[in-house]
Amino acid sequence: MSKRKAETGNANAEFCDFLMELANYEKNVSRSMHKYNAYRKAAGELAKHPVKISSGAEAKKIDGIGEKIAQKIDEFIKTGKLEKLEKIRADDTNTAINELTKVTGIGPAAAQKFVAEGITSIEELKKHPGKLNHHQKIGLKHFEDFEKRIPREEMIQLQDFALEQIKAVDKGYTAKVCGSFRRGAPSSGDIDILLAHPDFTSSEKKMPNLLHDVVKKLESVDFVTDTLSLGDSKFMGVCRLAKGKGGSDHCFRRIDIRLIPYDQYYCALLYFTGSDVFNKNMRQVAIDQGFTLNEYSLRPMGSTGVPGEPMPVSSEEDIFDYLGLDYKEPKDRIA
Ligand code: DCP
Ligand code: MG
Ligand code: MN
Repeated sequence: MSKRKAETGNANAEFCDFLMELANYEKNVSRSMHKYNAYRKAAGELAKHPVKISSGAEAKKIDGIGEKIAQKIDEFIKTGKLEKLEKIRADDTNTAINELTKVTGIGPAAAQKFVAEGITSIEELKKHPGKLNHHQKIGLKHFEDFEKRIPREEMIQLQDFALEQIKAVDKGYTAKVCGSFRRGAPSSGDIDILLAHPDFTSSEKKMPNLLHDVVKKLESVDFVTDTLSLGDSKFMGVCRLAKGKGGSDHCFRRIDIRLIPYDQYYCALLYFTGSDVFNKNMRQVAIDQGFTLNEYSLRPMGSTGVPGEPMPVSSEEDIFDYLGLDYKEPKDRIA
């Protein structure tokens, strides 16, 4: 078994790694979202494939893998590397942009601007705090922590603490940790909480206080430490567990909270559980079946191209049913 297979449980992890490196290059440097999505989709499909691919020809039989990616797989199998990636890695501008975009709040455009100004590393960035907005400053302050994955065990502690605090604000809240955690991942990049309350439905006006009260509570108990952005329905911030028994500090972690109308819970749950590649694929299936699917609703597309009234949805299974798909457990929602 390869080292990466052992780490990830994915027989094709080495191929996925290089495809993801190419994907990130397309997103951050070339800014070609089309190619980014193509590489991500290929990586997602390969990750689902139970056995290790032994040739490009074999890979091409998989949905989402065409001639160009098949050739790269052959090259990688034969030489253990990719000429294209070697060139990308050898270009200092690329590596600088790649490094800077690791900071939350720095997207490709901001990274390119910094590099044009001669700021090419995290260390350089630290010397120019005046050039950073609030989100970027927090991202830089916790850069090392945010680079670390959150082990599932800590995710459970974060979940238990946050959900208990939310219930203490109002027992009526429904709160669920989604994202990679709900998919059963051994570690997560952040904690994603879906929040709903029966007082707030899509027919009512917005109720931002339902979100803001939760954020205030989480701040008051020293769980949420920073806010990156706070809107009517979306909070992005930083949280941290209190010191453990041994008195050692926990890492600062990224937290996202989404307040959604009660009647849109299941479409939001499906969306927020992901993966993002799975969502993209499912939306395409919806289109092929004459529907439009998003985080709010599943609606039939009329012949005029105007979406109709939302389908009644009272579980995730309902959405799969309407689309003629077999239900997939969260752990199987890879691509
Ligand atoms: N999502 C999406 N498309 C995006 C971003 C997010 O469909 N461009 C959805 C699917 C994700 C969920 O939101 O699963 C949460 O987003 P995250 O970025 O937190 O992704 P994950 O939780 O899946 O992974 P990680 O462990 O890296 O946080
Ligand atoms: Mg997440
Ligand atoms: Mn998230």
